[in-house]
Amino acid sequence: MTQVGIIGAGPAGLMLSHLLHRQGIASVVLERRPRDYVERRVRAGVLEQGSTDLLASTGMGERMTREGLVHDGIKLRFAGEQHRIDFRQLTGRGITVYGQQEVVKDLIQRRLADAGEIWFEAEAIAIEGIEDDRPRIAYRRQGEQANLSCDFVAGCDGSHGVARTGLEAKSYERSYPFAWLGILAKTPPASDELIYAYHERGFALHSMRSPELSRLYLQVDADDTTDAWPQARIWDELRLRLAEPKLQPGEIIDKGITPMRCLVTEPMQRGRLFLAGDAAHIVPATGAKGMNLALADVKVLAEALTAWYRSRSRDLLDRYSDLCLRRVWRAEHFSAWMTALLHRDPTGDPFDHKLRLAYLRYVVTSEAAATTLAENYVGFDPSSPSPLRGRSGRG
Ligand code: RFL
Ligand code: PHB
Repeated sequence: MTQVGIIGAGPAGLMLSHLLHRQGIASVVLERRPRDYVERRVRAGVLEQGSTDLLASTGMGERMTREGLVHDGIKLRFAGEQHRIDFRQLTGRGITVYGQQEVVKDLIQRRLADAGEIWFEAEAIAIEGIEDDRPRIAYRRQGEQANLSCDFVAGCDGSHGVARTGLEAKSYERSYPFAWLGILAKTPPASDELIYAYHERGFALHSMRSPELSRLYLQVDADDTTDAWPQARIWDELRLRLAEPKLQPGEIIDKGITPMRCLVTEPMQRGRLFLAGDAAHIVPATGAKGMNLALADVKVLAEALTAWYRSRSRDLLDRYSDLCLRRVWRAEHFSAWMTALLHRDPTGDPFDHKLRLAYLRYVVTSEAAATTLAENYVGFDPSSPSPLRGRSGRG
């Protein structure tokens, strides 16, 4: 028995557990994978200012501040040209490159140091009684089945979890006819900033994890497998598409293919079940929003649960989904926009190619267009007060 039963030890579930603990609220995190697996899983790497602020203001920023790489802009390459989008100049803000697995390691270490309960290799199989006062999570651990009863259930179990199935919600979806092949390689980053490259052969991205580790991505066909991509082919293609002479091949220590898709579940809650992070919404990785949305959701959820435990007021809990979905849809739009801007259409439509180049040139020459990219990339909160409100006279 606990107060909040959390399914999933990704960034959403772990951060929620940490935030609740800081408010004196007990939780149990059920995670179907072993600790080692969760800590090694290579995924996203870009933190918006709002995410770094949340981590730092809740005592989770120490290693991130030391090891994270603060970037003030990105590079865009296409048609043999290179351009820089200067986030700091355009928005006053930047981003921090710090691997999701590092955020996860820091949170696990902290939760365990605070005597937090994370039950690894415990798989949630069903959620019952979400319309009652005491919902239960049925789970399987070491071959035994048991129930965890709680006041609330937080479904933070990612895109393939069970929690979403407990909602009677509408799903909005889009899938793309391409995917991303991502590698982590032991080679120093060839650039001090991320390079987003649009090439006739497809998109490529140069990112990094540390001064010794590079994270690189290639657009591949949706049905490609990693077997079709031996080392030599990956490096050849990266060299061609990124056109970065400093890029040196290195040992590939992780390789995976991630589908590109969009999904929003609406509403993100029912009764005493609340979804957060990838369990509720998926963005194509081009906008680097997935981990940031997960952290933004649980900040709202922790505040709403805290209000309930303080005053038994359900007001914030009832508004949870609405409070999150504005930001989610903004991020969905931005991620779909970046994806359309930078990926080759597999049908190879030459008109589309020309339109894409025209738009890219617009983004790098118009300050308004560059600001659109910059303010969304560093994190745009559609609920925050806008200087434009009032100008139209409509408030
Ligand atoms: P997570 O990180 O997926 O964590 C969910 C956790 O729930 C566990 N789980 C269960 N536990 C108990 N019982 C069950 N029935 C369970 N079902 C699932 C899982 O084992 C897992 O530990 O979700 P969260 O916390 O919402 O965080 C979101 C981010 O992880 C995600 O948005 C991004 O990382 C997206 N993403 C990537 N983004 C990038 O920018 N670059 C990448 O290279 C990148 N790679 C990825 C990704 C997402 C992926 N998936 C699976 C959606 C690669 C993959 C494969
Ligand atoms: C990453 O570093 O993993 C990364 C960076 C930017 C993206 C996606 C992933 O858009």
